[in-house]
Amino acid sequence: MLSQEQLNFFKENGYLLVKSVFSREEAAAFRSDAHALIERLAAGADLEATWGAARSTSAAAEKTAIYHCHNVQFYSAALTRLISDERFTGPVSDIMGTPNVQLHHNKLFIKPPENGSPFPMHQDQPYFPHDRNTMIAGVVHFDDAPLEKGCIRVVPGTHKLGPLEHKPEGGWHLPFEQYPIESSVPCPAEAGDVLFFSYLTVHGSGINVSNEARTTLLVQMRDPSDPPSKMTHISRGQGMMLRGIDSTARHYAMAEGGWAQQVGATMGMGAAMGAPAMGAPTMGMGS
Ligand SMILES: O=C(O)CCC(=O)C(=O)O
Repeated sequence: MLSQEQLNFFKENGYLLVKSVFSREEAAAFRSDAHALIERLAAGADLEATWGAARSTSAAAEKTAIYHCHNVQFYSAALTRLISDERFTGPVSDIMGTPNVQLHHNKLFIKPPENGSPFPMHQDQPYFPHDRNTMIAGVVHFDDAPLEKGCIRVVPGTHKLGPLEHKPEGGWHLPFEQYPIESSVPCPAEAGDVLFFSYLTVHGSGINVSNEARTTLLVQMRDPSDPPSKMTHISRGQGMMLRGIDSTARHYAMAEGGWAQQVGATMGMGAAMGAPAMGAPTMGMGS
């Protein structure tokens, strides 16, 4: 359970680093699962996921790489257990102020040594807006992520600004001049630590210039009673309950042209009910 001090910190700053949520041994086991998974998938798919906009953040970013896999629960039972582990979902529940925590999607990232891609500063909100903005990310660190590995960086307090205007080219991002990566606060972390932040908190990360990979799992979660404002960024596994129950009892079904489409208009659905699913593939680009 988070302390009142931790909750106050999140409320004020829009992010919180929780130390040693998992032991170093557990993190090492997740890391080895994660690297084996990326290796398996790389045999049949291009897992490179550098944002087009990242290329313009510096001359060094013109030739960087990052490998990803969306929705790891379809590939590894150990990672399924991780995302529903009370040590991970408990703090999310404390921050959201609800016992119920629902998966939106997750992304495994391997930022390779020496040239791991940066992320331009952005909010996640433009990618998957929700009516009540309850969405938070939890980033589980599978290995140490010091500054030189391109740890995540945040601009404290920006969650209070509401949705900001983003540029859409090469991934939704904020103007480089106004939000240079270097001006943000780095959040170095150790294996087993989890960084939580609101989908309104401006964040990004630098290049991995170290000689080791940075391995993280970023999980986006919402209060199930917070409906999507539009039907976008839909993926397989969305709506899975990680903690508690979905008291709205919305229905999900496979739909032609998309992985899953919410079809039950029973309660509290946002705009565009019944619109065609956008169908973000499991290993798709973007946030
Ligand atoms: O993992 C990182 O370095 C940042 C990822 C990120 O900002 C995102 O996927 O929205």
